[in-house]
Amino acid sequence: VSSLGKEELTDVIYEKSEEGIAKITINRPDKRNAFRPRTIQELSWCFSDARDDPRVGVIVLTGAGELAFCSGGDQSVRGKGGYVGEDGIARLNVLDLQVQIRRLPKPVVAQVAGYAVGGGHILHMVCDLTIAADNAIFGQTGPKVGSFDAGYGSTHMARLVGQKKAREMWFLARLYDAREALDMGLVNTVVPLDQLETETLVWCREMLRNSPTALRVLKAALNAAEDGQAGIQELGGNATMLFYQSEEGNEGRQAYMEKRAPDFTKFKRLP
Ligand code: 1HA
Repeated sequence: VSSLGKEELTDVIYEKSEEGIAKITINRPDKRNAFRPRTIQELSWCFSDARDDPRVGVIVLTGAGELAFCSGGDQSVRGKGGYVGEDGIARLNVLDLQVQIRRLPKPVVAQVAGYAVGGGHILHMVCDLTIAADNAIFGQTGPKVGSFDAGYGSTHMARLVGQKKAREMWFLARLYDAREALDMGLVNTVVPLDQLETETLVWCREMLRNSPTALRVLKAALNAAEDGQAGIQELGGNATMLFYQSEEGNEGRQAYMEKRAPDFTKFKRLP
């Protein structure tokens, strides 16, 4: 779907506002916004566009309607080895989307009304912040429907809610209301359903007023603490990005292009 255009989106609604907020809405309300491979491909396309667009500062991920954020993988297209799309190939491509959301150097906010369960629960967990409506319901269903996410779905969850609670959530596969989710540290705030959009905007606008580079490097640092070598690579990439913008960094490039020795003597060594 690399050639996908906005006009071809069927499972997702993609909007961008003047003020710098991109809103990505999973639009399969009849299925409680369950995702099929195409849904994930479309989401990935939207996140990629929002990443590349310099006018976008914050991204909101949500689900259509008030009944669900996302109910996970569409069980009606689950085949052997994954979820089967129009091309007949079984995929677990939501795993790539999780990585994409974490790697995206802008804050991603999950706006959750109704069910965030199964793979849908993991999507909200990998977002940077979660704003929940008071009708939101959270949980993993995997062990009941013959599935599990032994990646971020388990390990990142344990970082959010602690080991005991993570094992409870997965082993018992219970559902939790918004208040319980807040107490567990799964979400940032709970608001009445009719204030969900407004409150999400308030949080987004507050972040938009802050230094984009500060937020970018902080996200990378918080990821790095969990992501091992891949996390260090992400954090390190930010250092390179900043160094390329400096005079010292540019001196090296300039010297190479001018076929002369670089002169780094004028750059102070800070303590
Ligand atoms: O674990 C993974 C992965 C792990 C590793 C790598 C990749 C992974 C990818 C995905 C997943 C998973 O997501 S596994 C977990 C899959 N999800 C579920 O087990 C949730 C199934 N749904 C429900 O438990 C309930 O529908 C609900 C709690 C979300 C809502 O209940 P409610 O309000 O009573 O509505 P309900 O009548 O059940 O659903 C409305 C319609 O939506 C139904 O269709 P209808 O009878 O009207 O034709 C229902 O079948 C459909 N629907 C809801 N969720 C799904 C779904 N259809 C397919 N797949 C769904 N996930």
